[in-house]
Amino acid sequence: NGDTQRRKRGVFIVVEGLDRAGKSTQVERLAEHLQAKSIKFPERTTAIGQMINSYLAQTSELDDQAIHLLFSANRWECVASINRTLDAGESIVCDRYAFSGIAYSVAKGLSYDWCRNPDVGLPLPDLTMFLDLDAQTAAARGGYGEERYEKLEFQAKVREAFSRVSQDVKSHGGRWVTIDASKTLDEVTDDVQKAVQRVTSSIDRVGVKLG
Ligand code: DGP
Ligand code: NA
Ligand code: NA
Repeated sequence: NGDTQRRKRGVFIVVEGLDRAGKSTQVERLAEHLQAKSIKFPERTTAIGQMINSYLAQTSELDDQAIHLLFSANRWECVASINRTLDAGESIVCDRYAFSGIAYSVAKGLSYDWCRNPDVGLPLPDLTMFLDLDAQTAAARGGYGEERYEKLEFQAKVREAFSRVSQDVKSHGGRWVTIDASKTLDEVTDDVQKAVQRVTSSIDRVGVKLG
């Protein structure tokens, strides 16, 4: 019957953090470990994504509010695909999500509630892991590129904003785990996998939304 045919919904895992926290590597490793699909935001290949890309590359200027809404729209345009994947029973590991959206814009001085509104209704991750690294250590890793936001003072503000986001997510029943990203790559990978194991054994995958 329909019940036995229906496959279990995939797990939706988000990895967040400052620039240079090591997200990309951990996302790839975790996706491989879980045999999940890896995706990332911003998704720079769409029309909206290309506008975001040129803003980040500093070849275009946009009002803070306008770029905030474009980042959110870039997530919304991918929701159908995310839900299709999860509904088909495949898990997703996602490099950045709405929490970056809030943290980076709040760090610029926009109001917290204004920043959070456009993402209300997006699929709520089953688990968000924040790879926590102080901005000095991140900067010392080298490789801040030429992109907008890749500056020490700004990143310190982003980290503060993420701490508010984490309180907010937890107070709304979201699962948020902070991982110490100052450890070695392999130690972080281990901590990430342990967090996933702990949480996914108790997950009820019903497609809850960000509220
Ligand atoms: P990445 O490709 O992960 O290095 O991300 C590109 C940059 O864009 C990075 O500095 C973080 C920032 N970013 C990611 N998502 C958002 C968002 O939704 N809003 C804003 N303002 N910035 C974001
Ligand atoms: Na970056
Ligand atoms: Na990255």
